[in-house]
Amino acid sequence: MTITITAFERSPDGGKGLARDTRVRWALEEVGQAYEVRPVSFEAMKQPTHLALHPFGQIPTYEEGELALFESGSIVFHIADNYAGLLPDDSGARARAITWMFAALSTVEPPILEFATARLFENDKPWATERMPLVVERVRSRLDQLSDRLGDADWLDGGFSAGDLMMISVLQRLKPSGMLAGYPRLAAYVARGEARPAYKRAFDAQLALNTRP
Ligand code: GTB
Repeated sequence: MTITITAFERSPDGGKGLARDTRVRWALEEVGQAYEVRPVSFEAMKQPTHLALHPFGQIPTYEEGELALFESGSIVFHIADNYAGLLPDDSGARARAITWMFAALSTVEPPILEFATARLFENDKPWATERMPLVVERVRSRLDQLSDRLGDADWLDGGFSAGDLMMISVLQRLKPSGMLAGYPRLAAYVARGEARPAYKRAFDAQLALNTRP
């Protein structure tokens, strides 16, 4: 069955891979599933046709036959759950990998998004200078804890899993700030993920979309 995802017609990052379709593309590449991409403009995202797929008018979405999904976490989980390659067979290891997916999305991503929003959209506010140290501290606290847990391991729990895919995708959002440079273990962890052939294919595909004439 054909898999179709949506992505920005033109990502605001110009193809740096920071929009959330990249994590879905990466998951599909890891499990060896071909997919098609339907690019959507910001305007089209808010129209009824797209809102029927995504109630919040965003990308990415995922369609496969009768199934239509939104939320990158749910989409990556669906891919990992249905195609071999991203979740271990052992039930305990599988549950731990899923736990890392949730940790990425509900514990690590929120302070990172708050930081990205503060940098990009709130920097001109009168309270920005006073607030920023608090926002940075919340990110640093999570990075310290994550770095301690990762230690010198390559991946968070044994072999590479959907948990790593999601955690690395979340950490990538820090790259424009340079904050990862202060965390050599996490910087190397992200680089290991980005060195995977599946990630490279996903990155190149989104870059091609975002740099086409
Ligand atoms: N929780 C949802 C998920 O994980 O799928 C969040 C989806 C989401 O935020 N989608 C964004 C979107 O559609 C694109 S990825 N925004 C349009 C809108 O809300 O109107 C977020 C994103 C956007 C741009 C950059 N960038 O340019 O660096 C990075 C990340």
